[in-house]
Amino acid sequence: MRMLVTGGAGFIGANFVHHAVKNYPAYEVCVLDALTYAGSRDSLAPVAEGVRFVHGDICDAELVDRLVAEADVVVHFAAESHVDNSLHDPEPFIRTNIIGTYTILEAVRHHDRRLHHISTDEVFGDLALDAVDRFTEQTPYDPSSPYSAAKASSDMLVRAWVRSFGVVATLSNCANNYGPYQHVEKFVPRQITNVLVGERPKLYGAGENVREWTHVDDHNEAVHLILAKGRAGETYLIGSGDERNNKEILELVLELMGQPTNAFDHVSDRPGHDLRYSNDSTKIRTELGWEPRYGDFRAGLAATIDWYRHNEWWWKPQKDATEAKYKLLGR
Ligand code: NAD
Ligand code: TDX
Repeated sequence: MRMLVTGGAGFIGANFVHHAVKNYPAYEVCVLDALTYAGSRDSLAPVAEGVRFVHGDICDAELVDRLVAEADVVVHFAAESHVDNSLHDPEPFIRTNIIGTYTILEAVRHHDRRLHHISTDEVFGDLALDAVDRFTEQTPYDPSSPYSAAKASSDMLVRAWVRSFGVVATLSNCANNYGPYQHVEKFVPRQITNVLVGERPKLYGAGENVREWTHVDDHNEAVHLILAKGRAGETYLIGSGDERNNKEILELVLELMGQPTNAFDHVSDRPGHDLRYSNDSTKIRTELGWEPRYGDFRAGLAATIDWYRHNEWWWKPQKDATEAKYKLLGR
């Protein structure tokens, strides 16, 4: 089985490739990645020998067409993924997330290839902090940021290509991921690496916003299950069920790193900041038998902290530039 993985040098994509090489040796993996600021060949170093790497853009129709023709299945992770960046400069989000997905769709249509499209819970907008309801596969889309609007658009394109052209595609919308190889711009690694370099962690607003934290390996195992057993045209919501607010997460990071739990700064809030995300993942659990293996968030977070502690070579080169960007945004 020949698998083309777009965005395979990013956080979730690289972990997906590691997971595939280790657990699914029948896959012959080719990664297509533009190596933006968020992608790194270093993330694929441990599996470099078993994986073909193509440095290129998913908006390059000729390249995408050729690589899709050489694959049996396409797993599409590539995206601009950071909400704060999308508020500063939306253009790359429109280009990569919408035009890029369109380019992939045209290639899988012409070559009649199976596609799995990776999306996010953010397409549904947000839920009230004091509510108990959750997103389901039927929840109407209501994105808040340029990032989530572009992801919502890409999902809509996939659904249209399924219905109008009979493209064989599945979609999944996962909750917030954590784990190794996540860029230091994102919440969890930013705080861990701030502590490691002697900077104070930064909490947006009061820190009451709630996310459903899911280990990246659990997300990727769900994707493998969908590839093996998912029904064409269907959407699957993925999430651990472990909801926590940002202040709790930050206090836990500080505690696990031996710091006083109040050793952080409150900074200005993100404009339009989504309050709460929560996925009802009953469908993938009952239909495909998915269960998260990282049930203990504290243990998963401790392992992630350990990874950043021991892999400074991977994140240190990105740290100063990332913090300089945040400084400009006042966060
Ligand atoms: P990331 O930013 O870490 O990685 C994105 C990768 O895509 C990078 O390697 C980058 O170089 C590549 N890329 C960007 N533009 C490209 C282009 N035009 N052509 C080719 N490659 C390009 O992102 P991530 O956190 O790994 O997210 C991967 C996917 O999962 C995204 O689609 C995102 O929307 C989705 N998702 C992420 C989360 C999360 O918590 N991180 C949760 C749910 C869904
Ligand atoms: O320094 C920070 N301080 C802070 O309080 C940062 C970077 C973030 N935050 C807050 C904002 C969010 O409420 O932490 C929460 C998590 O922030 P991010 O890591 O930026 O993630 P989020 O905006 O929730 O989006 C993530 O999950 C869904 C991914 O980045 C998306 O790609 C994915 O679709």
